[in-house]
Amino acid sequence: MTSQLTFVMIKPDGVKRRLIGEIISRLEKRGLNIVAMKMLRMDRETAEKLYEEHKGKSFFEDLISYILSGPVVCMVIEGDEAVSVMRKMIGATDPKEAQPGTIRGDYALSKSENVIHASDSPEKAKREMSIFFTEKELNLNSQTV
Ligand code: FUP
Repeated sequence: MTSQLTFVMIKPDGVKRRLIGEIISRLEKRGLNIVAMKMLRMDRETAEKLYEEHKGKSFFEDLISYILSGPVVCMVIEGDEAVSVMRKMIGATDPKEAQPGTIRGDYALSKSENVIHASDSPEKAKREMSIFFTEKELNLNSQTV
């Protein structure tokens, strides 16, 4: 068993569409643990830091304004192979390509407003969770499975 932490974020459209409960329910039923969670409205600096790798791309400005358009729910999720398990659960970036049964495949159709984010590698997970959570917040709530 390889216990991992990953960063998951319910995006503004997911919050507006009242999908928070549905998404959390799916994660918990799968056997993943919520180690830390907070709802917040991002500022531009944080949004640009999160999406640093996309700076300069054609969709960058639209992506930033969308992510600033409403509150998001940030979570640190723990479990066996949590990074790849979460990526499979969220489905392809373009929901039109996402399999039914995945979160994007069931709840989204737009590539730019695709309900949820999850880190695509353990290194990215570490970077992304450190943007939103302090070491203390992570340690306070961590569980042993
Ligand atoms: P993902 O890791 O699946 O969220 O995908 P990416 O990191 O490649 O993209 C991050 C976000 O940028 C996507 F969720 C939506 C947005 N995006 C676009 O709007 N257009 C694109 O062509 C690619 C990504």
